[in-house]
Amino acid sequence: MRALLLIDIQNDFLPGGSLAVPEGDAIIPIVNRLQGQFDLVVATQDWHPPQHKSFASQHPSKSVFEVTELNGLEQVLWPDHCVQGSVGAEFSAELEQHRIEAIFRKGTDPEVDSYSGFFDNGYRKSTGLAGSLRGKGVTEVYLAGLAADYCVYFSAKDALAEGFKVYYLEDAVRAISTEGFQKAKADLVERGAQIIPSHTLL
Ligand code: VGL
Ligand code: ZN
Repeated sequence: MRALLLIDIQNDFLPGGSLAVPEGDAIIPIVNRLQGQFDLVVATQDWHPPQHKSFASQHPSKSVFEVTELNGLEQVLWPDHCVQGSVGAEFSAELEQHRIEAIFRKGTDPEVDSYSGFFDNGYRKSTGLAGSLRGKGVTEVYLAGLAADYCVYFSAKDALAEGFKVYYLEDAVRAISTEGFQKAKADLVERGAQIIPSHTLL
């Protein structure tokens, strides 16, 4: 059984959003077409309280994109984004949503960031995604969404560690940085993921 995992296709990561990923909107028509090829479609949603400590605004002496430490973990300080209940946190209005069977929210604990759809960055808490997928008989996970070098990458790593066969759809993701994208792909290949173009599924 194959599942399509749609990672954080939210307004704040799209052009005009507070943490816009370059060309993030280019993936939406692809992702909409892909959904019909899957037994199961699941989404993740970055869902932060307004005072989340990953926000640079919570550290008055620090600036956006500065790297610091948060409760023992390396932390990039982001612009405020995906605040619970805000328009920026909503899925794109262009995203086809009727086939999404479940939404896994993450980043709700103000003290720890959560890039992966499976666990927070400190592996303190599971979202339940792995168990849910296994419970539905899923063995293969295909990843699409934003950002390729953060939440898609960390989700793919955890999916591999959880024992799923992992496919990273390289044209159905966009990255915050091109260097980060190359690094993410190289690392995922080393860990056993397949990097594939989405047309192989269409
Ligand atoms: C993301 C940075 C902060 C992502 C989420 O969805 O890739 N990146 N929060
Ligand atoms: Zn976030």
